Amino acid sequence: MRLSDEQLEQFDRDGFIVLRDFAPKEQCEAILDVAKTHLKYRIEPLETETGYDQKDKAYRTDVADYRSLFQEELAPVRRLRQVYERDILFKEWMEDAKIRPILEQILRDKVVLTLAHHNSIMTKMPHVSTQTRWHQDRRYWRYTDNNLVSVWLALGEEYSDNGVLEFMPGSHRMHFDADQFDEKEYFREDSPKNSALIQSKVSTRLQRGDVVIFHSLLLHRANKNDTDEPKIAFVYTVKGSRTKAIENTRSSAYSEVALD
Ligand SMILES: O=C(O)CCC(=O)C(=O)O
Repeated sequence: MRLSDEQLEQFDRDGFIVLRDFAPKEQCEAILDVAKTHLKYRIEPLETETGYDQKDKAYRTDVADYRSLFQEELAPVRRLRQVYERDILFKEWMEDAKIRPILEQILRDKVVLTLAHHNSIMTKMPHVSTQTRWHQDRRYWRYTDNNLVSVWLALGEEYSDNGVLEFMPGSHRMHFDADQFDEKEYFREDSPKNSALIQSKVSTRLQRGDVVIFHSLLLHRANKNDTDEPKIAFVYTVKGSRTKAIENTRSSAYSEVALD
């Protein structure tokens, strides 16, 4: 499958694209079953809600192994990390041949899985989950350039009340001043400089099997889950083969998988 010229232009302009009904429902259900088991038994490595926002910039950039800590034992799980190695169903989705030509078009390069980042099942547990503030994923990633995108697979319905992703279209091509971000590199919501852009935000309801591909510099956020059901999604990151991880950072601490 390939993007039309119009779809590719849309990705280049907006920094994201939604591919409706892309993954078969049965595949999503099978992935979801495994994910629920790993979540139930809290199979490491995990990121918890308390662990998530308390790490500083240096920690997130440099520390390769951040298994959840003992004292976080009872905290709600935010994501299952390192899913590529966890189960063949996860691996197969990350190596899916149908999406590869699309990723090649977007990256204008051969596609490489980066197991260091967003190699995860992302959850929003009912009521206990937290919002994710405006950020660019690239802030903690260390590569020679920005040619990386994430592939988000909705495993169930996603909408505003349960924390669907919201984007600022075109923000991946914008230049920002340092003072537009806070000390954790979140895009400041209290800055008058940012308010017009924040008002330009968009989001779209997702159904099981929908895929969203978004650029590593695109500003995005998500609400907490205010419904009574968990929201569970799969997200992984790919880069172009010419884009290299900087040595001695978390980005170079895990292997990569070339998808030729
Ligand atoms: O689902 C969410 O809260 C957003 C996840 C996200 O933006 C991220 O992990 O980078």
